[in-house]
This record gives sequence, C-alpha cells and structure tokens, in this order.
Amino acid sequence: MAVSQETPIQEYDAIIIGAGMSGLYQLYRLRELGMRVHVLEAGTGVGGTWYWNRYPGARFDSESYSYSYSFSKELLDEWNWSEHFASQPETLRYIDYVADKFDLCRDIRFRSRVAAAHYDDRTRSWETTLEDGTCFRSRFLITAIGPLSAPTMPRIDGVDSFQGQSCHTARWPHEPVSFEGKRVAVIGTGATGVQTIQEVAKTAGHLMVFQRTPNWCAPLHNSKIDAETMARIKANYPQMFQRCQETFACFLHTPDPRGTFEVTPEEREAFFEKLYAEPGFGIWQGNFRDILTDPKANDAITAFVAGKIRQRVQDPAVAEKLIPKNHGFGTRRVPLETKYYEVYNQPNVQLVDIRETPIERITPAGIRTSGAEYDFDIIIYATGFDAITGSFDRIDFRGAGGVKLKDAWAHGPRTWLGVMVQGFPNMMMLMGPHTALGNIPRSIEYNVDWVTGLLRHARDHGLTRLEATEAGVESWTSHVRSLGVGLLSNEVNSWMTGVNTNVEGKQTRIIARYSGSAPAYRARCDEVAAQGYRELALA
Ligand code: NA7
Repeated sequence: MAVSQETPIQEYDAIIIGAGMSGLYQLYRLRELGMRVHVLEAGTGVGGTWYWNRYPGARFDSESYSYSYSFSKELLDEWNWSEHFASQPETLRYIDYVADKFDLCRDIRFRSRVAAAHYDDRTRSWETTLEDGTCFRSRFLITAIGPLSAPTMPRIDGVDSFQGQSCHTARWPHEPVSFEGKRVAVIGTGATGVQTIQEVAKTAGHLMVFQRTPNWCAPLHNSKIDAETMARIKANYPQMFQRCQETFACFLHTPDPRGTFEVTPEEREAFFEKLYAEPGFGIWQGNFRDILTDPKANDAITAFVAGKIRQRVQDPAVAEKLIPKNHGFGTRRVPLETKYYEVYNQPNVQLVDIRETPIERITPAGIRTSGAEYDFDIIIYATGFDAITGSFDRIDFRGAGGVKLKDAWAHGPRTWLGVMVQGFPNMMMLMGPHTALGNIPRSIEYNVDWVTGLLRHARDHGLTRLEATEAGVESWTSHVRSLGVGLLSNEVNSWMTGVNTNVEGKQTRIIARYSGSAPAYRARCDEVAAQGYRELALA
C-alpha cells in the first residue's frame, strides 16, 4: 500500500471502521471518554446494513422498538415507529436522526473504504490505510464492519455480459427502480430474496425466481403502530429492554420451557398454530425448547410448516419445490414473509428450480439454464454475503510481526470473547466472529459498552498495549466450539456456518457464531472485566 508522501499521517486515539449501528454507538461512547476518535466509512452516509440494503421490500424481522438504541431515554421518547416491523427507509431515517441528534457526523469520514490496517509494535499503534492511500495512526483500532456486509455475486459465467440492468440487493441504487411491466429475474431465496420477490411480484410484468435451495419461511404479520400504541410502547421501554436482556438471543421471544413431546398431539398442533399466527420470530425463537436440538422435535415443526406451504400454494408441484428437503425448520435463518407463498399463485410469477435445470451462464439478453433460455430486462442478485469473516478478509489486517489475520484464521476464527485476537494487540471487534449476534442492536450495545469499559481501564491504568493471550483465545474458542455441538443449525450449510459457494475456500462448515445464550455471554464478559481483564496481557 503506497502512502502518499504529501499527506501527513493523521493521528487519533482510536479509529473505528464503519458507521453502522455499532460504529456510531462506539463513537458516542468513546467521545464520552474524551478520546480523539475518527470513523472511516465506505458509504456516503451512516447506517451500515440499512444504508447498503435498499432493495425493494427490505425491512426488519424483529420488532422495530426492540431494535432501537436503548442508551438514551430522550431518544426513545422522541422517536416514533410507524410499523411493528419497519421498512428500510424508515430505519435509515432513524439512524440518520440518531447521528444528527448526537452530532456524530463531524467525526466520520465518508467515501473512505479501508484497504489495510497494520499494527506497529514499536509505537504500539495501528496504521490504517484507505484505498486512496490516505493513512491514519491510532493507538486503538475498532472494527465495526458487520457480520453481513461483504456481498457475494454468484460465480456464474457471463455475469458481466448482461446488457440489461442488474444489481446485487446489498448494492441497490439510491434511485427508485421500476419493475412495471418488466421481465425480472431474482436469483436467491434467502431472507433477502424472499422480501424482494414478494415486493417485485406486485408490479413486474413477469417475474422468474431462480431457486437453488428453498428455505422455511414463516409469516411476519406486520401492522401499523398508532399513536396510542406507540405511547404504550414508550411507557413500557424499561420492561421491554429488561426482557430482551433475559431472553436467549435478546429477542422479545424466548424458547418455551416445554419439550415438543411433553404435550399431547392436540396441544402441540394448537401451539404451532398459535405461533404461526403471531407476528415476528416467535415460531423460531419462541417455540418448544428442543426444536433446534432434537431431530424428532424438529421433524414435528418441520412437518407442520410443510403442511402450511402445501395449503398456501395452489399448484402441488410448485409447493413441493418450495418445501426444503435438505434441512429442518429453523436450522437456517427463517425468512419472515408477507404473502410470499401466494406470490407463486400469481400468473406473472414462475419458479425455476435450478437444482433440476442449473444456470449455465448469464447471457447478454438474460439467463440460460440447462433447460431453456430466458430474456430479462432486470436481473436481481439476492445471493447473500461472505458472512461473519468475509468483511475481515476484505481488509488486509496485519498484527504484530506482520501476521495476516486471514492466515491466523485460515482454519476458522480464533478469538477471545469474540472481541480480540492473539497477535493483534489494541484491536477490538464489534459483532465479530464468536460473539452473541441475535437481536443485533441489543448485542451491539453490550459489546460497545464492554469495549468502552476496557478502554477506560487502559486509560485509568496508563496501559498502551492490550493483547489477548493464547490461553484466553484457546479457552474461548474451544468453549464456542463446544457450545455448537448438538445444535442442528451447525449441521447445515448456510451463512451461519460460514459456507459460501461463491467464495474460494469457504465450502466447509466452521463454528463462526457463539451459540450459547446472550445472558451467559454477558456473564462471562462481566466476570472477566470484574477480575481486571484476566486472560488479557496488559502493558
Ligand atoms: P442468504 O441467506 O445467504 O441467501 C442467499 C441466497 O442466494 C440463497 O438462496 C442461495 O442459495 C442463493 N445463491 C447464492 N449463490 C448462488 C448461486 N451461485 N446460484 C444460485 N443461487 C445462489 O443471504 P440473504 O441476503 O438472503 O440473507 C443473509 C442474512 O442477511 C439474512 O439471514 C438476514 O439475517 C440478513 P443456497 O441456499 O446457497 O443454495
């Protein structure tokens, strides 16, 4: 990386990479510590995930109010959500509002994509370099780069040859795209594809969905929030956030303490029906406690949801194609939908099973499968992300002695509490591998507050070098791996297990996420802090 000779290195106490929900809150907290902080953001505005993912139909799958920042009562009192599950434009307006309210943008440099970050042990500082060569030096480096922020295009011949309009959902244009009367293709049927398909189907002249693997989707049951309801939500914020602190994954939903077969078949069916009729992730996160660990329990909910798909899709052959056969309900992220299955009853929508007829190439006019050739005006790639470690792989991180992070993680990530890496002193990760993800803003607030506590400790004790020890990393990494054993989701290929067919070397499953409970994660981190950050080499 050539550093421009004319531009002097800019010095800060901390550099934060990313101005999404975690980067913004970390900036707010470090300012309170009196640190000189600078945020480097690739986009032209704040928002991270909600800045980039502007695709049609993008919205929350967790309750809007449970997704808000909780750190400022004034902010909570001021902001009104219009829907129980807010759309992307509303969410981005919210994040913009937060940035304005706390005057955050003055410490953010936009249009600044980080290419490299190298640690220098002589100065105990990080040198962070942008793609344009601009360089920053800081004692601390905080990555706020998101677990789902490195989009991947499919590795299909001819992708660049298409003459119509094409776009990945996570790089959607800022200008509106009209589908009115157009021939549209969507490749990918994950949570993003499902939201996109149900929206595009409303106006497209003809929509073809190219599905490789169907997912188990469940109804979102979104609705508007009126003024009276919003006032009630505001009055209840302390209790609601307290509940989020107590549940397994910080959602409002938490597993039912009963086992699937501890109730009668009638009670079981009635419980599944109730969950299917309720808004949000209840059917996934609030189901019987064993549906994600006991294969027989999982079979029961899987059969129930398959029955729903068969009821909702008129053509039995299409219904069968939409029913997953290679994984059980909830073992991959459950896309929440609004009349998704009914889309396939519309005359303007067609499902192409690309396991039967694989895509051979993208042509200048459209898509050629082994069975036919189709012409399109627009191709939408809802093909997902190089998740969890992908955003790290795209930056040239080098620790003490020039060790590359990519090499250190060649056989899967190794972390201490999901926050630090041995050999990479003074670098802290927010929502990095091996942290509790769940309802992300809840996890972010904890993660940021914990890192802030660590940096306060460093300041108060005059420490300039903080490094995870090998023993600490080994202990945390093996703990995370052991928690993953027996979890059905870790036996299935998905972004949650780090598998991405579009990325070289990412065809084998890894344990990339902490899969214990959020309260247990916090208890461990709190205990470490209370003991003066044991397992950390401090100097
Ligand atoms: P996902 O859930 O990873 O879904 C990506 C989809 O794209 C999935 O259906 C893939 O099929 C499909 N895909 C990927 N590559 C190809 C190729 N080469 N050919 C055909 N189809 C392909 O990403 P999302 O963006 O939907 O969601 C990610 C998370 O973001 C989501 O869970 C939320 O938490 C937010 P596959 O299943 O791999 O066969």
